[in-house]
Amino acid sequence: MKITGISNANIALIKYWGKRDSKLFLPYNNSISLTLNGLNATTTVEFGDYAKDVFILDGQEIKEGKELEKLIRHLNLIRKIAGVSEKTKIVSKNNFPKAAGLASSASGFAAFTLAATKAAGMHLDSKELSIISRQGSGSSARSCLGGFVEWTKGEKQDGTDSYAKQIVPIDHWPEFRMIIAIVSTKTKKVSSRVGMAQTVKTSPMYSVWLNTVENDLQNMRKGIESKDFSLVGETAESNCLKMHSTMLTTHPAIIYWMPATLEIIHSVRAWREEELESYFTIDAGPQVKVICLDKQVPEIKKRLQSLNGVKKVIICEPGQGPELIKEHLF
Ligand code: 2P0
Repeated sequence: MKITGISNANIALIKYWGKRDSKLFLPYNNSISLTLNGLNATTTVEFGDYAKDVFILDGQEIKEGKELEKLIRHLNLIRKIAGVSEKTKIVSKNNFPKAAGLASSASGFAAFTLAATKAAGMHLDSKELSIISRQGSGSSARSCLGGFVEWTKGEKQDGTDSYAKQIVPIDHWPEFRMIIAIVSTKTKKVSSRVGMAQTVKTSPMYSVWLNTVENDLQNMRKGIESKDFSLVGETAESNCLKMHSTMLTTHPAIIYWMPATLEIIHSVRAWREEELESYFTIDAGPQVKVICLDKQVPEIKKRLQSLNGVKKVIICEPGQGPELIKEHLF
């Protein structure tokens, strides 16, 4: 039977950067994110009489390489858990550029995990779904739920207590916005997976990151629960800069920013001084996500579009968790 799942991307406000177990995708610290509407992956899965597993992503068959290895590994995990052995056809599409620091693996693996587990006959709740999805790509655990989500690092070695849960109901803060400013659509040189492993191994700042993240998490939870926009924005911005300082101090250094990234950073800080309250967060790529409330969107959008190097601006609201849909991709 064909099953199709759709999942939104998420952007972290408190970042995940470093694994305590790279086989089970167990992080060193909890992270907090917002699931975003508008940036999504749709995936159709069918188990059946195929001669081999077929993966088609954005219209192109993936025949070799690291991406194929990641997908096969995840499919094998799902086959093992579900006790099925048939080959599959998997067709997936993203509605935004892949591998440019826009969380394509989060939405992609969440949609894949939902569709594949259903197609294999499993009926999972969001906790179980996030535990399986996490093992395809860590950040995808957070896309298994809508709105503001926390992924707990867990303590157990087997990873059964490392999953995502909603912090507040999805309609808690409908005015919250993230404006994504795309400055480059090139595939990044250092993947998140490689970058975070290198950081854990070589950055002298990594211990500072771990020693201070608990305080950031507490402030972020408090800010979200009480809808304290300044606290959420300040905490997210400072946590992002701290993560980037661990990247910059790895050996060799990882610098994801481009000139336009810095231009937006300086602009957002200047706008704040003139009461246009907004903050930025940046992931493993050059794009900048500007955090603001809905009333500020028209002005911030206009200003971002006028900056050099900003190619596209996408306005995102809090989004739902993944769901099944009837429109299949093949
Ligand atoms: C995050 N990022 O919290 C952080 C911030 C990038 C910077 O999660 O190896 O693609 O598949 O678990 O999930 C990117 O990491 O890495 C990421 P894997 P993933 O959103």
